[in-house]
Amino acid sequence: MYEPKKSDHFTFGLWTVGNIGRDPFGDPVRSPFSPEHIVENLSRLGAYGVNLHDNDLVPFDASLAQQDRIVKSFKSALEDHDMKVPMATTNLFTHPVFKEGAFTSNDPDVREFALKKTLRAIDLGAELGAGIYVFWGGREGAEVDASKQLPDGYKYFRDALNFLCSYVNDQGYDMKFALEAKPNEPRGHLFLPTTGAMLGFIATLDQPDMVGVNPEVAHETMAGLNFPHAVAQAIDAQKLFHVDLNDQEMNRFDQDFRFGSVQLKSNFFLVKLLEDIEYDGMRHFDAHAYRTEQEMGVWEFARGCMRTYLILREKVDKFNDDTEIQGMLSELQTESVNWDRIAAGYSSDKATELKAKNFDIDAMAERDFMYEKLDQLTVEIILGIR
Ligand code: GLT
Ligand code: MN
Ligand code: MN
Repeated sequence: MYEPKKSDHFTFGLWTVGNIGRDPFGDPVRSPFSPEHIVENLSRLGAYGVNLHDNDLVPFDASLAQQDRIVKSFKSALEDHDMKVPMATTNLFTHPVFKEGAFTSNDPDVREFALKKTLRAIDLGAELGAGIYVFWGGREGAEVDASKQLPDGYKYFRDALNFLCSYVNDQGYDMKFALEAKPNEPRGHLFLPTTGAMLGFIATLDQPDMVGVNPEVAHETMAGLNFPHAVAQAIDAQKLFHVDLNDQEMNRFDQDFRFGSVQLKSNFFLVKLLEDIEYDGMRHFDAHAYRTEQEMGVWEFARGCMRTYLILREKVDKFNDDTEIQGMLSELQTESVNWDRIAAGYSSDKATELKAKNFDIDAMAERDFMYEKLDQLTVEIILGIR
């Protein structure tokens, strides 16, 4: 029942299960897996596909001939194991050339190089069939605010995205962009630190319809924010193009833990949001196994992400089918013809009427919303006793 199926649309990055457990204080603890090994094992576990950065597959300094060989072998592994590549992205953060930023670097040559690298990586993504292209600006930020006219950072980023949107159209690729926010790490401060900030920025682009967001559980949580609320805003703006599922303790470094390992209640409401709107994108896990694990632990980790999602999905069904809870909700979320009239739009008559209207404010203020009971029932659903 909790066995993942292709139709669940679970994906992992090559960099996630492929994480070798290096951290700022310690050397790698696992040997690297080949992309083909990852494809085979994720498929066996029931995943739908794998996502990648250009350099997860093709080394930074590979020749075009080497790239062709690598891509050919990868594609045949995808075919053999019925795996897709729904999302691709560019690594604009590992190489020292990006230490001061990529699209937002003060150095125009670096900005051009970042664009060149992304044009090629978009071609690679298109060749592999990716319909979503993610932008996570790992080095787009600053430690020293004296270093930049800060608004220039936003302008440079916009210039790059406008150029790239036009490139995608010019090539006729069926591809949309998804911007991923993070408040800090590896830079002291990253530009566009939250999903809400990204949504504001998208409205300033030349082709805003091509661009949405890729919110990540860990990143909003690092900033002390409520992740389901960030996703809800993206859904409201019709901008939820992709989602990075993982888990995270509040206000810590980017932990990228197994989905469902920390904030079960928030994860429940996240799954509920995605399932209630019948979100048709990928459920992508951007997480990695603890540094204590060897290969067995890596596949346990991957299985655990998917399994917990499916368990929470079942809890969501229980919540939605619970007659007591649904009875309370229909009492709480009352329809009102008066409100519908207001929501239908302004008129001066409506404003005049409203200014003259009398309300039973005491009765309104005395209302009991029953949220203690509602929340307890929710907790009991999650704990599995309802
Ligand atoms: C990196 C980062 C992730 C991004 C990936 C895409 S790479 O692991 O921490 O959150 O989604 O660039
Ligand atoms: Mn992360
Ligand atoms: Mn991510």
